[in-house]
Amino acid sequence: MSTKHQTLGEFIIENQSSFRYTSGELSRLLNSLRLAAKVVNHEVNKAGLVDILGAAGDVNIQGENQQKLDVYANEIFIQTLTKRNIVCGIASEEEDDFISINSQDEKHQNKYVVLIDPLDGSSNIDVNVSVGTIFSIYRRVTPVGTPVTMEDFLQKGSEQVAAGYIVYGTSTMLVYTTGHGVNGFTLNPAIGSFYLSHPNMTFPESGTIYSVNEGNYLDFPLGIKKYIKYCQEEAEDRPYTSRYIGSLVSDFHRNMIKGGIYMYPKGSRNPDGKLRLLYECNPMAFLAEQAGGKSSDGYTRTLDVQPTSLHQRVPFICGSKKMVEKAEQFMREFGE
Ligand code: P6P
Repeated sequence: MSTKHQTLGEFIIENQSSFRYTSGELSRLLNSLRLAAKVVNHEVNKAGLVDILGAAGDVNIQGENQQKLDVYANEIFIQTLTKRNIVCGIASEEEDDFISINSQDEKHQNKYVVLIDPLDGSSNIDVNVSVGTIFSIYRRVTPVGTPVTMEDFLQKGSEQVAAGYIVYGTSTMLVYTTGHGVNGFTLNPAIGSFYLSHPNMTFPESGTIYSVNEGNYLDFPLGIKKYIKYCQEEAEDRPYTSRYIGSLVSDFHRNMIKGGIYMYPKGSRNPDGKLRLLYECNPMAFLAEQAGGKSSDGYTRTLDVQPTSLHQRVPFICGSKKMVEKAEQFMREFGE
């Protein structure tokens, strides 16, 4: 990556004036996420070498074995955001409840809360498949200077001020939006800087890739089954290609670049779907819409869902606009 490309830090400063609240706090927040991403990336990239794999022995609120890297990533992001006194609250997939950060310093009455999946797809770590961090940022709704409440976290996705992900893949990228399009930055590990490599990322309006765990096919709603058969039949530009990595960030990232649709429908084993609304679906839906794509549960726009609990799950269909619209058409016609 030549250094003629703009760095993430330069990009944040240059675009600060476009943030709705130009206090510089959001810039500092994004810069702290950038730092934490580099630290986590270093550990993820050497996971195979150091005895950091394997379950940490704990089980998180999702009932999943916590891999040591899950725990590590969670600690890094929380420490970085807390130590630098940048946010007033944090919610994480790895934490049962939200964390309230009350600044003792009068002038640092922070306005933002962050919701994060510190290492999504972590079951892929010990098989060397890419994983990711997902973050979602809101402005608090309760009075600045008071302890945050659950109300600050249970905001609709349409209220997000920023969202993004880090994908720890063949190269490490940070992709984010502040509501003014989507931009992707690639880490040059030799110098530890992220460079603008994918300006103005946009979902192709249609595509020929569908991403779903077809092992759950018999469990899907009839509308989803009909859509999958539509993807597979010989007609027009079909059959489509099935690509499913089992890592949301990686599947989403590929589909955004090439065109495609990702689905995690509900089923008897996952009556509300598997993915969490607040720190998986909402940030990815914000990115998708900012890139010209679409996201829903098959009926309701993801960003319009009123959250009722921190770790709630929703069915998730997200990607190229015309592909999502087609899946929604089958859901309306055939439903559950
Ligand atoms: P399944 C990872 O656990 C995750 O949350 C997403 O990253 C991924 O797309 C999905 O779950 C995989 O779930 O049930 O297909 O293994």
